[in-house]
Amino acid sequence: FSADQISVIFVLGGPGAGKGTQCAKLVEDYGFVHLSAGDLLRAEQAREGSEYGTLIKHYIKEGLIVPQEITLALLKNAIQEHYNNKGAKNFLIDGFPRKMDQAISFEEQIAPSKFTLFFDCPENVMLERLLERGKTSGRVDDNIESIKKRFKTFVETSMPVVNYFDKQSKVVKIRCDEPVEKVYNQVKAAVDERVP
Ligand code: UP5
Ligand code: MG
Repeated sequence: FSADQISVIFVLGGPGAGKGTQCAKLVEDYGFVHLSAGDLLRAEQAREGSEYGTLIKHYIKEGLIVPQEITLALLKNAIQEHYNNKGAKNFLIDGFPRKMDQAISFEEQIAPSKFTLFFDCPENVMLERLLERGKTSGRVDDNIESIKKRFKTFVETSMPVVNYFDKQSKVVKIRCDEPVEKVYNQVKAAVDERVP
């Protein structure tokens, strides 16, 4: 694929803001392909024979951003695969880019984003959701120590990416401390306005 053959929406927001939940609903209604960078990293970490398994696990547990080369390669492969096999063109890229270098590289090497859905959520709400999910998720980062580190990384490293796209008027802010359906109404409105 080349950059003009696909369309990309970034989905950003703090840990537990509801990115994955809302993306799943968009997939049902609009047929987007949903690629969560975190899911791709967890799958690579669990893959037998992966040379990055130990490294990825460490970064995720510490709430740090995995070096961009790894994540970009995973995303590029996933996009290519969906493009080849299903002719997929419309992608939701969830939880990425969360550091400035990734934002620049993705848009240069893969495709510029159409816009960013930004899930804005108070930390206390996200904390409560993640601790609840942590009871059953099995995620190594759904514990209070890791969650605090994820919040810190989000504020210091990922918010600059949101601000960067906001300066280009490419951010739609969604209020997330509401029931799933109410959040989704905002998401739908944003997408309907911008996707032909
Ligand atoms: N829930 C959702 N919406 C709700 C609502 N409106 N009301 C009540 N409850 C709601 O939701 C979280 C929980 O809240 C669920 O239990 C849900 O039912 C409930 P979810 O939709 O899963 O939220 P999401 O924003 O997707 O949370 P997630 O934990 O996935 O966010 P993170 O951004 O922390 O996780 P991600 O998987 O993207 O990344 C994990 C780690 O991978 C990062 O910390 C980092 O170490 C690494 N990473 C990289 O290094 N590079 C990358 O590019 C990406 C990730
Ligand atoms: Mg998620």
